[in-house]
Amino acid sequence: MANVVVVGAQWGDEGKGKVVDIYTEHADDIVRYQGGNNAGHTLVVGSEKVVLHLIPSGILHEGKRCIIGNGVVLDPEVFIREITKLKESGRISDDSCLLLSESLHIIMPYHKQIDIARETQSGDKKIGTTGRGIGPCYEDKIGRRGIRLMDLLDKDIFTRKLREVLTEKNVILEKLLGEAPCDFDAILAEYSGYAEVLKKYVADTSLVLSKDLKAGKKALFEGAQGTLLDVDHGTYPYVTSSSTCAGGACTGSGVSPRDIHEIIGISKAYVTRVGSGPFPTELLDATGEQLRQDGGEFGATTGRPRRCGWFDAMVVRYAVRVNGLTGIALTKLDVLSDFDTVKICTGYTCNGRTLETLPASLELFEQCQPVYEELPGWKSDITGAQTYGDLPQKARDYVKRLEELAGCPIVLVSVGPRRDQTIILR
Ligand code: 2SA
Ligand code: GDP
Ligand code: MG
Repeated sequence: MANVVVVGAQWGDEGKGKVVDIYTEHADDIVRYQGGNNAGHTLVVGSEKVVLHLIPSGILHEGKRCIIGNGVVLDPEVFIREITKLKESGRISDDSCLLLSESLHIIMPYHKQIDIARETQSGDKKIGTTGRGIGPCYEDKIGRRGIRLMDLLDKDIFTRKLREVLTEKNVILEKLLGEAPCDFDAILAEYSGYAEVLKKYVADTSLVLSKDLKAGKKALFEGAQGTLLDVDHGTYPYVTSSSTCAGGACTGSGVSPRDIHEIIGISKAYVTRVGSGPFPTELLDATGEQLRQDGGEFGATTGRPRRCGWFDAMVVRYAVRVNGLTGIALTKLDVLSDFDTVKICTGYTCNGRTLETLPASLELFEQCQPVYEELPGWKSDITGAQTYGDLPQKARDYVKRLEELAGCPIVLVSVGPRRDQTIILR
């Protein structure tokens, strides 16, 4: 097995956590490279469910190194809570297997406050963020006024940077958003405490990875959110603020594109989206509600109900192209088992024209009409299927058609949340 990037091929929540957990068996280093605790990656081990927000989904396997790369934005409080919980529940015995990039950016209290205040004040224009301060933290990173983990570890540097940045943030909070200002001393004390806990995890993770790869170890890069939420390639402005696509694995970890060998896109057998923005195959009817209930489609971080719709081949074809997918892992096929017929969107029309690909313009995207084809449902329980041959013919026909339309081989089919509900095809 080569160095593999796992990315969401839709709008997130495709089941990346489950697939990363499975692929971890063949990897030595598991790397998160973008996003932060907006992510919710669910793993089901035996009868227990574990939701990870920051720590890579490889953590439950012993002897693996988990890395949070420079492209991630880290909320120290959430990180410490997550690692403490994993240790308390006996899921990890020691945390020496976990490394944090010294260059990653820190989510500060004002980032969360600004995120929530902006959302609350934007009415029907709101993005539907997770309210975790992700966007405002990346804004500071790109604006070159962010606080990095290495800054937090040096009291003098942290004090200076916090003072500089807080002056501006408090103007934004008070004057523009009508919010309470942040208290310098309180943040200094709180975050200095976090620095004490975090320092043992800190490393030059790009260098660590480079040495590991040179020594023949294998890396697995765990994307968060999905292709259509990418800040460059997604449904802008209804996106998250990071590079969720495969290219982000390199910039977000300090590994060369030459070291990436496989790129696996995770796609549900239907589509979900949480937050605002265009979604041509969305079902606002009883069928959408059935998908939500049967698929348990509620946010793994916020608990928000996810919007649901039919599989959209335009979206997945786009993900194949912009990520250069070498394979697709198709998840949640079991959720479609009760439908008499299942629909697939094969293309879009917009103002009477058939589109070649997704429109970059939000206005055009919102006008796209899906073109559907309808296949018969298989109407039987497939959650016990262990091989491709165990799937009913109609389910196999559906998978085959998705593969044709996506233009990329389906390498894994998932028929339930557990590890043993997985059919590896190649
Ligand atoms: P943000 O908070 O700035 O990243 O929000 C911007 C948009 O990105 C979407 N987003 C997500 N979409 C799907 N899943 C995500 N993680 C959670 C989950 C979501 C939850 O696993 O279920 O619990 O609500 C995630 N994180 C960010 C977000 O909805 C906005 O559209
Ligand atoms: P991620 O963000 O891509 O890791 O996905 P989430 O964890 O947010 O959401 C995926 C949900 O689907 C989780 O509750 C998983 O346990 C669940 N899941 C994953 N694969 C399957 C599957 O094949 N069938 C079913 N029924 N559930 C699945
Ligand atoms: Mg999720």
